[in-house]
Amino acid sequence: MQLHAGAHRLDLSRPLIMGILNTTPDSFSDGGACYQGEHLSLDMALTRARQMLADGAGIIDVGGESTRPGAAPVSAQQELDRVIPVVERLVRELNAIVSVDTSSPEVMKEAASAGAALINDVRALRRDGALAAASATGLPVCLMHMQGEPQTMQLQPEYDDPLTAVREFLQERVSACIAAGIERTKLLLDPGFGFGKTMQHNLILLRRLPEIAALGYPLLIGLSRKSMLKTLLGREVNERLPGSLALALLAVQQGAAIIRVHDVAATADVLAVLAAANNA
Ligand code: 7PJ
Repeated sequence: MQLHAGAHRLDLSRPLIMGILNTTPDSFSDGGACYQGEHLSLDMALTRARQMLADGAGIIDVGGESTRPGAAPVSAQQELDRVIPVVERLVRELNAIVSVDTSSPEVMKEAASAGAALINDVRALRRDGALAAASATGLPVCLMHMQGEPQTMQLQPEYDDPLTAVREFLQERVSACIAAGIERTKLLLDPGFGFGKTMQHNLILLRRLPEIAALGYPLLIGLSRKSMLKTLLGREVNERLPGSLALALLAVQQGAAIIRVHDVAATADVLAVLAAANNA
């Protein structure tokens, strides 16, 4: 199975690793020494991306809006300033397959012009103008489920049945995309782990992932370092690698086509072990 992504073809017959590249100013902080000016942070972003590609990432996901629980919104201009120079250099200098993690129509258009291959929208193209903008790029789109908005989504998430809610939401967004002229073969789906969900909701969605895969679209899954590992294990963010690897393995076994992770090298080892065991 192949996904046409800009100038690239993504082979989805084996699980692909999407490496996370945040361009929010706090992403390159190192203890007390934080944001060190735009040029230095651009070089650091490139260095990190180069390492992730060497470690086995098939896609680099560039984001300029923090969607962590409680994060403040950013303007489209701020996002453009952070994201576009990184996309340009990743494409030009590393020939990387770049995905852009954005809900902003302006960022989608500019990133596509700069050579991005995929749009990853945690709001599933619900912002004004996003459906039309994404459609105009001709790029594949990942539609993610989120209950509420990042500022408040973790305050008291509630569902009658999380699986039904996620499936119905994703089906409605698929219909909206098709009505906007986006081809079915360009869509990926994501249940949005941690986006307006308790740990229990996340675990149910993980166990029942095959029922989301049954909608017939490739699944993109993000579980890396997420706060369910705080709830489940009591681990702080820098102690969540083992839990993240277990979740990545489970997600792939449950049908994920792409897994979005911070720790590419370690995840690649896990997938290599899985592939060897499956092929034995
Ligand atoms: C996800 C994402 C995810 C997709 C983020 C974080 C928060 N995009 N962007 N799926 N998470 N498609 O990495 O903890 O789960 S930002």
